[in-house]
Amino acid sequence: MAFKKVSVVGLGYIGLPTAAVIASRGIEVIGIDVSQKAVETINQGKVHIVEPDLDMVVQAAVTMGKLRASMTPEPADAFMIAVPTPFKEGHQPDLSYIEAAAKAIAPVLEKGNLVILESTSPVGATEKLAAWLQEQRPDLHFPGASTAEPNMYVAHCPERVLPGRVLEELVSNDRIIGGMTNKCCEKATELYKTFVRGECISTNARTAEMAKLTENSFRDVNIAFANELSIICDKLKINVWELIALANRHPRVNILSPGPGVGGHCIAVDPWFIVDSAPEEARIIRTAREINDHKPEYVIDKVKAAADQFKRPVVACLGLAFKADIDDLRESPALDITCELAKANIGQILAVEPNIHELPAKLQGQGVELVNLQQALELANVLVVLVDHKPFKALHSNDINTKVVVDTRGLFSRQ
Ligand code: SAJ
Repeated sequence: MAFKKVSVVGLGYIGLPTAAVIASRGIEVIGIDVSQKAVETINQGKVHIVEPDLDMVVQAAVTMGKLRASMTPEPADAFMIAVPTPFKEGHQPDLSYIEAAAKAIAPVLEKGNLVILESTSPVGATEKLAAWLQEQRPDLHFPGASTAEPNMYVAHCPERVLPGRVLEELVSNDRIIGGMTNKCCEKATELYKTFVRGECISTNARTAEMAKLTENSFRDVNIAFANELSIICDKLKINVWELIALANRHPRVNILSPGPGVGGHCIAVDPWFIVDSAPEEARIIRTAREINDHKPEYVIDKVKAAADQFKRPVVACLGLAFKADIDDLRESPALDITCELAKANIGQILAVEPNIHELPAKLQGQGVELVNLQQALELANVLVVLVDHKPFKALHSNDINTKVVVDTRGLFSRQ
């Protein structure tokens, strides 16, 4: 059965691009969000998030009348839930957004509908979703939640797109289709095949949930290995960037890069879902999180030691975003470090962040000044490289030879 109308629930970094891409394939898409501002922005053909080319695709889809946003769910052939799954105190997964989405769409579900959970979730979340829907709609039969033959379809299909390349990767990446039953896999595959050029690989819901967490935990463990190496090399007076470049010349070694900590709402969050499911067994995964979460403190201590060399320290923090060449400051170690340095009163703190025009709330009123790179080079005696933004890579060693530099990204120390 072709999908005539698809509802995307949650119009954020994943939901909106997904809705726009499906609409661009000529399928009617109704996007649902709890934010009135987001709904109004999208219905004007504009976007409320930064992602290359997304504004163009959304504008075209809205103009063609294929994409519409609303705060009220409507009947559709398929529902794709892409709402946040943060963690609560003690790194406990917070499924409240998924539960709220389930309760919001339940009244408009019809027999034969497909419900897909895209949000990155702990193992077992899709089963919980089916149970919540079953509770709301005893007249329908959801797989794994009703003793009767299912007449609804439920699957978990995690996304793995790279922020900054979402529209390209939404289409080109392989997609894992985690159906509650084989029929659920078939239905979900039919939907994804309308826009996915990569392979759609079927599995069960639990394995699909774990695959997404595994991908990001693999990266987190490898970043932790690089961060631990950077601290060991400091102690042993070895240039960690030279060390990693040499080791990576081995045909089967690929060590990632040390940094000031791990930011973003994925790599720093997802591994905790595995730790929560298997606290005794997930030892490397937990330790990697602890190593990466400790790195900012290590950097702050190094900056304090650098500032102590001056009567009037002027410390320029280069970069506030969570990774290079984006404007996303969410969960950013660079922002946290800058904030802690300001609170520590070690001297005047300057911040250089080419992708923003005003200080984030967290830094306002902290005595931090947002300056451009040229001003920082003129005014500062301590430079802290926190993000490897392209403009910083253009700096030459003679720009900094009169400064004390804490280089967490190897901008100046790579061979
Ligand atoms: N980082 C390092 N050293 C490295 C690589 C990254 O310190 O060698 C840091 C970055 O500075 C950043 C954090 O880790 O603070 C995360 O960076 P990232 O490059 O992993 O980017 P994300 O979080 O935007 O994207 C990841 C991707 N996952 C994988 O590469 C396995 C992306 O494919 C996922 O879709 C995304 O998480 C997600 O949404 O889950």
